[in-house]
Amino acid sequence: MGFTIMQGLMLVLLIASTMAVSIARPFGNSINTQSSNKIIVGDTHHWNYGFNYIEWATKHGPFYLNDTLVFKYDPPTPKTFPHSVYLLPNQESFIKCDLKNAKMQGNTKQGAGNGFEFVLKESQPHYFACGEHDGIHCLNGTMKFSVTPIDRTYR
Ligand SMILES: *[C@@H]1O[C@H](CO)[C@@H](O)[C@H](O)[C@H]1NC(C)=O
Ligand SMILES: *[C@@H]1O[C@H](CO)[C@@H](O)[C@H](O)[C@H]1NC(C)=O
Ligand SMILES: [Cu+2]
Repeated sequence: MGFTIMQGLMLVLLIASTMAVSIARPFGNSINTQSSNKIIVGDTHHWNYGFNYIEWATKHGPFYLNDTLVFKYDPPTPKTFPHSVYLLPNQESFIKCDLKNAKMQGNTKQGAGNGFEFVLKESQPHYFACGEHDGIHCLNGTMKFSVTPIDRTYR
C-alpha cells in the first residue's frame, strides 16, 4: 500500500517537474543567451537638468551586468547648459553631490549623437551624477542616480 502511494507521489512529482521545465524553458533560454540591454538614461528626457533620475532608475530596474547605459545630452552651445557623466566614490558623496573624488566618465561633448555609453561591468553600486556647476546639476537638478547591476545567471 505504502509503496503504491509512494509511486503515485513520485509520478505526480515527475509530471510536475516536467511541466515546470517546459514552462520555464522559454524564460530560461532568454537568460542563457546573456544578451545585454542598451538603456537610454531618462528615456525620452535624456540626460537633462530637473528630471528625477532616482525615480527613473527605481522604475526602470533592475539593471544587469553588461547592460549599457546610454547618456544623451547636447554638447555645449551658447544656449544650452553643458552636462557630463561622473562616478561618485560612495553613498555619502552621492547624497551630498560631493565631486571631490569623483571620476569623469563622459565629458561635456560625449553625449552628442548616439550618446555616451557606459557598460555596467561590476556588481557593485554605481553612483552616477552630472559633474557640472560644482555639483549644482546633481544637487538642484537631481541629475543623479545609483545602480547596482545584478548577474543574470543567478536569477
Ligand atoms: C559580460 O561580457 C563579457 C565579455 O564582454 C563576458 O565575458 C561576461 O561573461 C559577461 N558577463 C555576463 C554576466 O553576462
Ligand atoms: C541650489 O539649492 C540650494 C538649496 O536648495 C540653494 O540654496 C541654491 O541657491 C541653489 N542653487 C542654484 C544655482 O539653483
Ligand atoms: Cu548637468
